[in-house]
Amino acid sequence: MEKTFSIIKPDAVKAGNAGAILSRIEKAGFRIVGLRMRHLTTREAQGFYHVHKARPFFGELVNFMSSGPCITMVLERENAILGLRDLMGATNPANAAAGTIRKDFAASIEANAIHGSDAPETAAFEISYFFPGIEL
Ligand code: IDP
Ligand code: MG
Repeated sequence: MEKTFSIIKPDAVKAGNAGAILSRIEKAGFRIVGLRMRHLTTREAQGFYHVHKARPFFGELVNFMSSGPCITMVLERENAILGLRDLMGATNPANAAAGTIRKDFAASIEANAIHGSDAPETAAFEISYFFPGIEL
């Protein structure tokens, strides 16, 4: 079993797609280990995305991620990290495969509905950043 970290981003919560996205996650065999709705502060969003701080879109990304409530989650499954990335689809919904969450719910490369950890090291950081009480 492996754990990963995910966020249903503010665009998807605002559009009323959180339940549909969560349903896809559960149907794909993930167990919800932790879940909390939060409205991120600028500082929390900056810390979470610190690996992107040199990218030109960092400021806008932080503004977007703190623009409204989001749903933070720890998910468990076999091959959870890569499995969730497959379910999410490509970062840019224009490139996302049919049937993926981003293809069906994302509006743009920035407002792309869902986050998922991309590797074991990032999953460990991201889980402990938002759910320090959950064992890795
Ligand atoms: P990922 O979410 O698929 O792992 P990353 O490259 O890690 O994609 O980028 C983190 C987030 O930053 C993306 O999910 C998206 O919200 C935003 N982002 C990525 N590339 C761009 C861009 O070129 N313009 C605006 N926002 C972007
Ligand atoms: Mg990423």
